[in-house]
Amino acid sequence: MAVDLLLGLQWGDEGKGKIVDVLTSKYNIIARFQGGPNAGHTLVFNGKKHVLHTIPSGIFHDEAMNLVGNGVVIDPVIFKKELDKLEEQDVDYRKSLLISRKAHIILPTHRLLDAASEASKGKAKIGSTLKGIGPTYMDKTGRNGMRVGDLELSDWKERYRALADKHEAMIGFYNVEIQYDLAELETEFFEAVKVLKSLKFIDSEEYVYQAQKLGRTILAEGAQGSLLDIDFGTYPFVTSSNTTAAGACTGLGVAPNQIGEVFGIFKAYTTRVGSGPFPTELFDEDGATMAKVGHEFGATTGRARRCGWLDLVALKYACQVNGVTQLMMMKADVLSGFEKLQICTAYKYKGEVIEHFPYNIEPENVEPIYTEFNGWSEDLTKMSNDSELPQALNEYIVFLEKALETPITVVSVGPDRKETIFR
Ligand code: 2SA
Ligand code: MG
Repeated sequence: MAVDLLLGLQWGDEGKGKIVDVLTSKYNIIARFQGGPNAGHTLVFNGKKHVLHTIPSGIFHDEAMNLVGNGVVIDPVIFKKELDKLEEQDVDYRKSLLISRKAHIILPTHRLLDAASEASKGKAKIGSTLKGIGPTYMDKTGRNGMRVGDLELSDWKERYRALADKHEAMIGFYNVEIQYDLAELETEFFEAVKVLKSLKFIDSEEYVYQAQKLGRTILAEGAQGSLLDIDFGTYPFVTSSNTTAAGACTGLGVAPNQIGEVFGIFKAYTTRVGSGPFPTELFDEDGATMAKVGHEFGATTGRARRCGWLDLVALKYACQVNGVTQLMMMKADVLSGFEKLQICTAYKYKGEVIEHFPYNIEPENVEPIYTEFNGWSEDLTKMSNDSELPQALNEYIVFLEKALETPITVVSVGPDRKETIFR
């Protein structure tokens, strides 16, 4: 049985959490393959909002098994907090949560290194969520990291100490002021590790292989978005993992020829948190309206998200890199009430009109070229069928499907599970 993928096609926050939640009833296993607590997947059902960071979004479905894959980085402290929240909601996660032994662990000092690195960059900072993501992946690729499986070794505390001591020395090299009480952070960390160790650690690539052989359905849930990919994103303003389809192969141990559907999630407009270029960003009333109506604040850090028109050049690029087979358009309801809408269909790049995503999209090189569309004013949130959608929205959708040569099979018209239109 092939593994299906669900990925964000923009700079994250496309609404992946909601779609996984809608899709989970169709899958036996939901797996995270990259990123860590920098992610914030928001799910809304029964009138309540739930935010997950590291735990796969299938955790609220009784039948689904949830796997945290080898490509994920885990902060035991944040993981424990997520578990506490689940407990409050009577979610029995013990029988439905598995963790790869090969996943790497975020130490308290990784978070401090993240803070020191950002502080040292001043204005050029990445706008990291400060969850220690970059330093943890650096230790992984630098072959110094600590893995979940290491926690089963008798000398794991000594290994921890050696790595944390090295980190402390490294923090000194940054030569910036950061305040911390490591002893306090470590007490919290060791408490959380105890909880983590009470969960089920597995050799996850074997588990995934056997599950496939048994015909069990698997959905790999991406975090962040394609334009934050370490290779294909707007480097250096990216995250430290492969957020694109290839990341599911390395982050779960799935062979490339075992990938099935690739669901690409995008917002009907664009948002970005953190620093970095954003050609269609709006600094006017329209941008402010998107932010307000769309409640565009980070689910992890609460930061205000930058907003702008849909960027088709970037979206096409993301579809190509990921091999998207089905598109899902989120937050169409947020665009209700705009008289006119714009879609960026090309870039003026160093004076030349181009339709591909270039090496560098810094504002001095790129100017968006827009195609205008009529808006609609109907409230979409009450609609449940494709045929009810306003004519202007239909035109917007059909235009995108043609340009992207990929069907849009889902249009989300509100945050709730139920506010989803299948086409
Ligand atoms: P990091 O923390 O080192 O991975 O940050 C590097 C860049 O990646 C961006 N990034 C994100 N962008 C959107 N959403 C993310 N998750 C949270 C959410 C964000 C939040 O889902 O709402 O709550 O602020 C996420 N995680 C990382 C980040 O902004 C940097 O540009
Ligand atoms: Mg998010």
